[in-house]
Amino acid sequence: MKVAVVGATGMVGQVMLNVLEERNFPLTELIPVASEKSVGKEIKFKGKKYKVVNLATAVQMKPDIALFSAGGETSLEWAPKFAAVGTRVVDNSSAWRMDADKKLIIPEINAQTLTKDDFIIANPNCSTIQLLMALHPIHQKYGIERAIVSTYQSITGTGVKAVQQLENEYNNVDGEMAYPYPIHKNAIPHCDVFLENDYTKEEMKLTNETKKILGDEQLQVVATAVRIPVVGGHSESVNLELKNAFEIKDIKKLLSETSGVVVQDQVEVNQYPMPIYAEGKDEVFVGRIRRDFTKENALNLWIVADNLRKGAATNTVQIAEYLVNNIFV
Ligand code: 2RA
Repeated sequence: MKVAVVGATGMVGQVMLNVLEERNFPLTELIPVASEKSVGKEIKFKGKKYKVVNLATAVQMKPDIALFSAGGETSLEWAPKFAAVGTRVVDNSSAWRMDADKKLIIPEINAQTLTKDDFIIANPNCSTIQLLMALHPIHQKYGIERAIVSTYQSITGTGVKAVQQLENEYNNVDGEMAYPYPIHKNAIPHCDVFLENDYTKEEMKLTNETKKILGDEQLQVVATAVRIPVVGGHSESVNLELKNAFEIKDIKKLLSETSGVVVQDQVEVNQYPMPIYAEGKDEVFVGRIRRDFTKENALNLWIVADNLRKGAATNTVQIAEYLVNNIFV
């Protein structure tokens, strides 16, 4: 299996390489791809050294699979060029997610919808992936009418520049700003850009991607996405209104039996999910599961996951694993 990693020198690209190695992905040749300024750099993978190439060279090498994390513009231009030579692309950008002809995949939820006709596959937004890993089983069993989501997002979602800004602010050093305001000792209710409806793109990703993946246009989702000075992962406070009655103990049992989800919910011993402990892990951690006494059939959840792993790299590699085991055969 010849695999290209497009954006190999970026934050998510590096994690994708780590995950490919950790999971012993069946690749026979790695093609690390990056912008011209990185061409020729050496990437170490499984003890071997590979030279970074540019996109045009990578297409000519006709990889079987290309894992993209290089931004929407690059994906819009180059994913079709890879697909044209028979490469199956899994893209982390938002470029293809809401395209009616492209599939938006969380393997535990809808990988089975993939067919040999799918050459450009979209990886959902990180905050959508962790949300739906918890919501999907609940929606299947009880039906969800409405979800109100508040996110507390890691600065790693913005990239290296944001991590550097926080470090500079810790050390009282001037430097390039990733955000319009200081992030140290702050919370910024502004992830991605504002739209005409006064929501941000990040908030509308949660609304739109959730409906597409769960296949339910009637499901009401409204979000507030906030950036906080944390690196380990994204946290989400979620209020759900269900269509049917439930018992909290049954919700906890359902989630604890869901592949990829870990319930951490023993408040009597201060046990609940936190990004500092989710960092570097692939599971989605759920806790603070409790009834919302202000409304019938309503409950609250707290969901935490490493946004660079299950939120991006691991989900992408899991899609590639599904392709190898079910489409390439
Ligand atoms: C963020 N989900 O956290 C977006 C992109 N990774 O900024």
